[in-house]
Amino acid sequence: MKNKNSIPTPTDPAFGGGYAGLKGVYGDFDGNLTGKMMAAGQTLSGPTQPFDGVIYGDVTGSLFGRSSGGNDTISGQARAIIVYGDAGKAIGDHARGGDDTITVGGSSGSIYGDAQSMLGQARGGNDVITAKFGFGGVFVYGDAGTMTDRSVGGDDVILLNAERGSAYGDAKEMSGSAVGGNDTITSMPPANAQPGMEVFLYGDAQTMSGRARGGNDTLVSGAGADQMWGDAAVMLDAARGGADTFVFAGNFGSDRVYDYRPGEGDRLQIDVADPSNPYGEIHWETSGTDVIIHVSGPSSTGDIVLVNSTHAFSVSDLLLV
Ligand SMILES: [Ca+2]
Ligand SMILES: [Ca+2]
Ligand SMILES: [Ca+2]
Ligand SMILES: [Ca+2]
Repeated sequence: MKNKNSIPTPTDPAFGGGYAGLKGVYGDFDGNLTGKMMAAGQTLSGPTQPFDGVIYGDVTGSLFGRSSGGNDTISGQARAIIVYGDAGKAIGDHARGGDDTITVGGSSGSIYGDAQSMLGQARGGNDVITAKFGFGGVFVYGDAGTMTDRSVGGDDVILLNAERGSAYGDAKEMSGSAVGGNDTITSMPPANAQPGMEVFLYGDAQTMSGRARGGNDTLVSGAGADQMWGDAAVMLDAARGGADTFVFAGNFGSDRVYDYRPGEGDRLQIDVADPSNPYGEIHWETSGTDVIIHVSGPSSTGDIVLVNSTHAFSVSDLLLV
């Protein structure tokens, strides 16, 4: 397989819609890989402001058969940017995505650690994604837009450094028997963030259906108002979540946790000055169907709302560090 960096013009409107003047950069091939083809790892830089752009770590098309993506290092700072760590379309059959390091920013963007979709017995790579975006917003998918069949997500590390954005540890939609990886998502709003920022953190997906399984994820709150789901906002059919940890430290703002389920192993980790006697630093109350946890101490300050929590909250729900 030739390694080349050239400038195709993607024609599939599914990947370019709304991005005028789209230019693309790919690491390995303008098309698909099949059989046992292996993409290489490259260092790829995308377009710069004020242009729009799309970067494919390996191929503009799909990975099929037993092909595999390379471990790429991708950077870019464009007005509107789309990044696929491995494939612009699908990863299917027994193919797998590489372990990519993606560091991009701009006004708005969509970043996929592996591909647009994963199906068959595809496996996502373990990607490290840093997204620095302004108020235009960014969507970060640790693995893919959609995961179905028996696809398995990688263990991704996502740093969301944005005023508006959504980060999904695995995909926007997981169906079939898709399995989420064990992802770490950290919200770190820019120091100059305006009031009204909207950050949504999903350990696995926005919607899980069929027999999809969520991973054991770690969601780290930032200074703003974070909306957090350890698994998914919508759980349908026989979908099940994992054991997720929600982490709060410093001045973490006013956050909402929508799917706190201690029966699945979910925990709240709060940084306190005196873990042996936290009662001076942590108080909680019930308000309607919510539990509100107030944290006020030398180590951490903020409020956590456990939305629609029927659980009888106690200090045993807390991992005090
Ligand atoms: Ca590559
Ligand atoms: Ca990848
Ligand atoms: Ca993942
Ligand atoms: Ca999860």
